Amino acid sequence: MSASGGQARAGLPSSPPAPYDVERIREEFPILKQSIHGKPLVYLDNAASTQKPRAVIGTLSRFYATEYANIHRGVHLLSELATAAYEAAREKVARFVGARDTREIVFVRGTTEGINLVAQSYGRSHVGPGDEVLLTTMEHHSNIVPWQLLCEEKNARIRVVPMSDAGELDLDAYEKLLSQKTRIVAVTHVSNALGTKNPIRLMVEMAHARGIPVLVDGAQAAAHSVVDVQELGCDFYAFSGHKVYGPSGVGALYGRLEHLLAMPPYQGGGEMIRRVTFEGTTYADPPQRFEAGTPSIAGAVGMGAAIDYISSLGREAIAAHEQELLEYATASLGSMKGVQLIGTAREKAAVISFVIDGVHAHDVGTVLDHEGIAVRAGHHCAQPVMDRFGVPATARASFALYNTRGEVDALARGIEKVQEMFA
Ligand code: 7TS
Repeated sequence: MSASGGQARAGLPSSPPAPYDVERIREEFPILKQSIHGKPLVYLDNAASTQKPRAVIGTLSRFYATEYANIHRGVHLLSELATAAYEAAREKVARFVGARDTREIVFVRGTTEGINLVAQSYGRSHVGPGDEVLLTTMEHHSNIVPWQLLCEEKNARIRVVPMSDAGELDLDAYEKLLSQKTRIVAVTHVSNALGTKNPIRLMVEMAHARGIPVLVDGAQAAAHSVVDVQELGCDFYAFSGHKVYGPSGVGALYGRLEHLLAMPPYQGGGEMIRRVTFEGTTYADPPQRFEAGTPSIAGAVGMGAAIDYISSLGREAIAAHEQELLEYATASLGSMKGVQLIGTAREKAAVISFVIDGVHAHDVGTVLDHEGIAVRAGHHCAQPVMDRFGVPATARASFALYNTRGEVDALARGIEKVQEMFA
């Protein structure tokens, strides 16, 4: 899919990136040098949030030191510089996800706000009594609760696509659930609790064949694979800056221009209006219509720097590195006695959820922490997934572009230690 010459699609560089040198890459992430409880940090909680490279930290620091002001309002030079940097970040995001037009990119606080925006703006104007919103069993709470709020208000109903014991969606059931009442499908690209990669393009085709739009929760996909919204065909795509090696408090929502043009505002405030009187207000065009108030200006600029950083390594190269780690870790943990992997889909991102016989996931997390290994333990804000697998919680190791085989080995040793302690 990479373009030959000219502007690369979806943020891909047009020349092949340098060979993948994980040790050199690690040098770019100052936090990875830390010791935790006297042990070298092994950071395997990347699905929760990723660490930041110098390119991002330096951009934030330079931006605040030399270019910072509020945007879109000042006639003064700093405001013009800050506005240019913010809008340049929007262009980077547009290229990163393969949007046709920068007006299709709305800066939000993160995936959660992006989904709430669509539920409240698109959802409230399209969903009525008796209508249905179609979700899947593997959604993060962020892609469940906003739809529940909408459905409660509108007397509409949530339907849920089931999944197999491996953690793969049942596409026959999906097809049957797409009905005349379905107003929107909201599905995660990659499951944060299981690692499953969903066949979004096919699911979009099936929904579009019935005139149903699709929102994709891209929180776990954007940093780990090439995302091209035109190829996926989706109507909305939301992701978070902090999970793509950028700052927290910022994210992006892609929306097809024809939807955004027709959608009412989500929040009211400054910057989203054309003209305000007490008799009534007319609204700005997208994306400003959806960016009320002062946004995370530096956040957006930092996210742009993160996108540049990812693109300089090449998302295909990152994905290949992480797939190799996934295979290695799956073989390593999968062969350990008393360790059960939760989520064994054929198509997976580098996320491994597991339970250890006789040990609560929180104890696993605590013992591993004392070994310097950061994993997440709990329900991962995906309680329906835990219910589906009949477990209260799992421990989860999630990998990123800077992780190594050595860290997988450290995790396996840590798990042995847990088993010894609870034997
Ligand atoms: N959707 C998915 C699939 C997620 O994994 C997350 C966060 C969100 C939405 C929400 O993203 P936010 O940036 O708006 O908070 N997932 C996780 C996790 O797995 N551990 O901590 C946060």
